Amino acid sequence: MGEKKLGFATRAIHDGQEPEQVTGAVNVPIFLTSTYQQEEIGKHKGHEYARLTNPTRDALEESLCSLEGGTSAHVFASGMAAITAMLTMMKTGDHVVCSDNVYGGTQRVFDKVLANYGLTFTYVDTSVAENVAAAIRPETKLVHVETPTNPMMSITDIRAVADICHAKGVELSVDNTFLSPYFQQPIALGADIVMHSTTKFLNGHSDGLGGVLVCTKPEQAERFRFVQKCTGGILSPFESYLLLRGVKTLAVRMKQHDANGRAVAEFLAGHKAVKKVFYPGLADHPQHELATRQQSGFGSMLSLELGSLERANAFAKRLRLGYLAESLGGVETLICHPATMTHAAIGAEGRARLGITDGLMRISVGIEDVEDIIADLDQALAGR
Ligand code: P1T
Repeated sequence: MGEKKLGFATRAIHDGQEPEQVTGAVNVPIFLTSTYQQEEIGKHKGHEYARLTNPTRDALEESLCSLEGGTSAHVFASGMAAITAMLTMMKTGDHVVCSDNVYGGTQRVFDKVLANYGLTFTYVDTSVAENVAAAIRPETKLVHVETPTNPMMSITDIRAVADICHAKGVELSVDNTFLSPYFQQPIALGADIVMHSTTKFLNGHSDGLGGVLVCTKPEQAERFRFVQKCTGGILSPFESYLLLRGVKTLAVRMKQHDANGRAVAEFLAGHKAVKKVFYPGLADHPQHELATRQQSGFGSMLSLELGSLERANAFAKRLRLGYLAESLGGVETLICHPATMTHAAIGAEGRARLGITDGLMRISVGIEDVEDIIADLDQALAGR
């Protein structure tokens, strides 16, 4: 095709996904094989063993790399496996600065697993870029930012933090799970690594776990390929296929998620039973202006404060269309109680510091007809 870079939706359907050479199959097949025949000792067709490479996984990695604008992508069995793989870049004594509000599992693996290997972690509110500058020490190797954060929807200025990191010789990784590359391009804003739980919007259908690291430098690619080979926490061919299939419709899904997210946020903001709505698309969000500038959409993640555990549970029990469930980013509306689900691991004190109350609910607005979603929320709130 021509010189001009193809559009996002086109790349989501085509990049890495040429018709298969032997049969012309338009869809990338699932290569269910653990090994590959070699013609003679030391001579093979580019594949030796499936922990190292698999054609379905290779196609997916090329696709995700293209969508994030990186130089390579490396997929893992879950978002947590990807984060853990990223941290294998560290050595005992190294220090990591992390957003204080991240997915609870991220803080759990840092503090309860990786800290045992002599890594140290400092958590700061990265929505104030100066906090990052103040937390960086001579032994800091990585700043890890989640934006928007899970579940408080706080936004970090990626470019400002990238400039701070690079002035001090530190790498910046951005967890882009909540917006997907359709609405946010961290590498274009200066990030060195983008990570995702692909379980969410990239997959989009709540039918497979996965995680990805997208790189910008050859030495990162070499490192992560080596980690895939050495530790083996790779994504299976079947889940690679599911993810490739999901990514093909990312653009159309995200447009609808965004439209529905905005409508639901407006509805909730005007509802008397809702004390507060956390959604960067609302004008009263503290980083609304930054979100408007840095993102090309607001997405469909939002949180709402209902005032108490009893009110939150009454709301949850009345839901008919939305599912009370962990996770997010599927076509169906998913509603979660962060205090007992995603952020149970950080303890009551950790939650209190971040404002994750027992009355807080998080909604991943799906792409059902928005009137039906709003009617369900309205009837569930009517009991309040
Ligand atoms: O669940 P897994 O694929 O391992 O991904 C972990 C993860 C990483 N980063 C972010 C921003 C996440 O939201 C998650 C997983 N989150 C949920 C399961 C949840 O309900 O928030």
